Amino acid sequence: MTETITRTGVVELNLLINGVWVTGEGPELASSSPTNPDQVLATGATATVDQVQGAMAAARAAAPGWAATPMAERGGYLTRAAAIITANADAWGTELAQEEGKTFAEGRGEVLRAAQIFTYYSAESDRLAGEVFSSPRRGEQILVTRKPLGVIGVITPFNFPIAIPAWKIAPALIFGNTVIWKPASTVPLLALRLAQALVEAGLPVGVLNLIIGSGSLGDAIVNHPDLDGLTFTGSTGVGRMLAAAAAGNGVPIQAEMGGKNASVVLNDADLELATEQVLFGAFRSTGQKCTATSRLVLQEDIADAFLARLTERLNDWKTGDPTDPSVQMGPVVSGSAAAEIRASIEASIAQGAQLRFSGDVSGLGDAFVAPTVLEIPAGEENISWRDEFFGPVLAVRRAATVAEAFALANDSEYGLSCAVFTQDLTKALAAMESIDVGILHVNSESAGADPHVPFGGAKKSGYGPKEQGAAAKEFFTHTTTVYLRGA
Ligand code: UN1
Repeated sequence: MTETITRTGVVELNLLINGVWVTGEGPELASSSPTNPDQVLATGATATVDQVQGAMAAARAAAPGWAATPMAERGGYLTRAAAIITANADAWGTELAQEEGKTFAEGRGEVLRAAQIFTYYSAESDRLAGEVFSSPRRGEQILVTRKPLGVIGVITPFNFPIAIPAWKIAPALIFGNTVIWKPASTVPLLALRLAQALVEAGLPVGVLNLIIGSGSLGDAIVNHPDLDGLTFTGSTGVGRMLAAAAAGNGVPIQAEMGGKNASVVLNDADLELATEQVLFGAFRSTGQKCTATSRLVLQEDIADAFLARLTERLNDWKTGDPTDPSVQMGPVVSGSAAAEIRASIEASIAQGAQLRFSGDVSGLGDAFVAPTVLEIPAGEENISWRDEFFGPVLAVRRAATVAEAFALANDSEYGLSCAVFTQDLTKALAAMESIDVGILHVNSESAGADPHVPFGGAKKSGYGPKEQGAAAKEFFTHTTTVYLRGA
């Protein structure tokens, strides 16, 4: 069994450049807990643009050797990393809860999910490596083979500080690319942990480089002439800027951005199941998932009964320190994020939303936001229906018919995920036909992802190829069509 990498006191943050842990040469960064901002978890200096250049040079230099390494051997590093991540699930799950704010159970689950993702991709050499087509010419076959893109930039958000990096870095590596990774500056400790796991797994020098710092380092990555591909998850604004820059430089990009996901509860639904799944979808991880349920469409005849059940469950939904096992919801990522969400709730009410539920967060810190349910009167526009707040806020509308309910689910520029609750197969099939999303759940919450199936959105939620499963191969490789004829 692998030694665990654990924390004693405040962790020193370093960058990983060309296989060496180095001190940043930029401004200092302290990662503190949103639950208690006086609790500093990790400190260190951030990277400079010069250090980004060094990391890019290292990734470039390592690329040919890594691409030439057999995929099964590359998989061996991923298998070892998965074992290290698994061995540290409790320790890193605690750090994740402290640094990001989701509960320990969710944090530990996320660490184990990262390990599962590494394990899934470690077996890629056992899967299809290409295709063979027949040729219209005698004596010839046409092969479609795959090659890595080269150097991949990985830019990741705060909300899944280890699982999202895992589902970008693991496929990038297994398909033979080298990586320069910039995590969100709010969660550097978990980034350090994942990089440590890969170093301890013996990953060759320069194959993974970790750069910690502000968003301006992302600009340096996307505009670097050696970049061959960029994968991003985060806000719509930043994603679009990166996509524009990448397009300008001729670099392929995969960007996973906003969501305003609806749960639709039809009048034949199992209300107990639907209530629990909507509760989890909207309020787990304090609503900070791009797949979170932030809109709820209720068929008119069950609307009051459903809201009564949801309120009853919310009355028992305990908000507090996410490392306390009795707590179901922690803070959002920072006091400033919380202030913005609270201002958005007020703006929604000022526009006419009716407050159906607001939880008790008295005595908790600045980063805590009350779980909130707002009902939007029929026909009225409202900011909480339209904008992604990225917090524990649910906007509700009523629909008279199934068709109206599905139309309301589609009433968003985003199309990441949707959950439909019904026991009627015909209505479930109609939902599959008419709801325009990348991920549709029937009778389960709107959040969640599995490593072997495509993940990503329709409409304005995503840009470029989807992630995970076979979809990852589409992004992290390009094809060579080989016309193979004997001489
Ligand atoms: C999940 O629903 O479990 O940023 C994963 C996000 C998504 C990941 C969601 N990319 O929230």
